[in-house]
Amino acid sequence: MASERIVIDPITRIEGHLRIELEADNGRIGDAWACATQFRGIERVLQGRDPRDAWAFAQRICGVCTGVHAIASIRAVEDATKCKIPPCAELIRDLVSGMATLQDHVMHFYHLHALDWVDVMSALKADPAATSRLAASVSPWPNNSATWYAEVQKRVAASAEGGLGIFSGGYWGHPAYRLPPEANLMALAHYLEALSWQRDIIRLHTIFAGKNPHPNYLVGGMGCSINLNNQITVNQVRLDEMAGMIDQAKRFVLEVYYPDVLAIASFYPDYAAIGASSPNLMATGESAWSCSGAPAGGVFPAALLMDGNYGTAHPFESKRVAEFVSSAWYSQPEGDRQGLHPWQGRTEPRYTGPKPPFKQLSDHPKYTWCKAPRYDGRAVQVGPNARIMVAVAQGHAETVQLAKEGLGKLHAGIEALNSTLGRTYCRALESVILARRMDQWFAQLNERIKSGDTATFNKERWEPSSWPKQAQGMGFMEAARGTLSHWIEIENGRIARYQAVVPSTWNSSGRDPGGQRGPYEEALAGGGKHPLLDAKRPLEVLRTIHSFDPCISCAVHVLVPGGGGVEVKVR
Ligand code: NFE
Ligand code: MG
Repeated sequence: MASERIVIDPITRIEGHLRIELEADNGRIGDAWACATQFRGIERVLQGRDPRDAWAFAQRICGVCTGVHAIASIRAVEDATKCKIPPCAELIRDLVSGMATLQDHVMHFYHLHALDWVDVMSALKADPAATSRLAASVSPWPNNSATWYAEVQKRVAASAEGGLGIFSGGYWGHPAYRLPPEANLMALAHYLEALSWQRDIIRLHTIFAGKNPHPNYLVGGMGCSINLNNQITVNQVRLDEMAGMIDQAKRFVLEVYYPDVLAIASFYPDYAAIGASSPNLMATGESAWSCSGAPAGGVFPAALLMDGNYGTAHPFESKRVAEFVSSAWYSQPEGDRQGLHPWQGRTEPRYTGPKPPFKQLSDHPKYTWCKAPRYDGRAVQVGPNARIMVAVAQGHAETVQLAKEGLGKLHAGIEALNSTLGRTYCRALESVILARRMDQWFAQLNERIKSGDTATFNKERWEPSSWPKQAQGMGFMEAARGTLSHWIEIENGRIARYQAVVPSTWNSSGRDPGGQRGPYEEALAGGGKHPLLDAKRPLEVLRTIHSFDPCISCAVHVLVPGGGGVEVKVR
């Protein structure tokens, strides 16, 4: 294939607007640009408001990683106002975010990513009895009869006759699909099962936090009250129901999701060496997964791996974070080369790109709505693979053992976790750890309740009169897609400045003033070896970009109907 420019827009199935522009030559990608084509501006909406209300606005940044922005927000406010929350509230927050992450990871794999590896049309040719035998050989999951697989084929075939519905538009039959028909059918059946599973397990949110998506939070604790005998609060009946949901969540992760990922990965071992991205990886902890200092116990402290040295963890220092706008449609009086720490950060949208219709955005220095966060000037990868690699580097025994087992099956070393397959595998691996952690947190909560400790709210810092006149706070959270941080400045009881630095902002960022690519771009263009067989059906690119689980709503945090010049008016 001669050198050509390729545009994939949109590249995600849901979760905002991401456009990938590429240069490709002879079946290989030469260069790549990630363009976030949506501006949301929630940071500006928050200015001037009561900090105790911020979480409710902030979590509307996204409904996929539901709740995570609320947690980061209340943590930032609690940090600024020096508010400590009761242990039961911390455990409930961990359980709510833990369940959201499990739901998010499973849905990402089956509903947003698996069909990059699984050919739906091939599944229709599978032998249901052979599929049943295959399923029994990889997992004790009971739903594996030949009758069930024949039923799945019938349902999907009916959908195919009607134009395929949710399965339309795939690159079915592409030579890069490698699973035998039976493995395709097994995964497809689990795709359908995961739909009802995720609906059932997330009801835990409705009990602890009133609703889902966008559960309710509270600065100083959680809004639910615990009374074992009361009918309308968190009582014994509800706790028993939630124990069932946690068990259901764990079984699907251990018996379906994790074995499926390992089984599928075994057909695509070369993807452990494709899609390597920035060799700097960061996990900041203080979260459901690694809540250093929280009652559930820390898993590992916040740290970074630098320059491809995956054996040494460097402590995280918040002062080293800065966001750049040299490739993004924002203006700042300091000039485009200047990175701003989030406590000095600004969000001043100024679209300078071409008017539609246009062929490409990346022929201009500014080509995205996504700012470019950097740590100590370096592009940094965040997400499940960063968390796993940082935990392994710090010798976290459970993670080390699981990673060793999984990498052994894939015949790969730790460096393989920085790859397309590595990112997808680490999401499943951390789900196993998280499912176990849910059991522990739930047991700890029950113990506390039994001992009579049922407090869920600390009102000492509720009144603004108890706050300093001027205060800054930061709230961290390991969201499903990686490290999330919210940064707040409070003046006279109101929000003076608010910045969110989000996992997909780290990963989908464009070039910085030094010309460093962001992690999506680097994963495609880094070594100049990323395959692309057919420019008209860029399946391999989907694999690598989807392995990050992009969320552009999160990353950019106003659409102009009909296109034309973009005029963003903010009060
Ligand atoms: Ni909308 Fe979100 C956040 C991102 S993380 S998905 O924060 O990126 O899971
Ligand atoms: Mg931001």
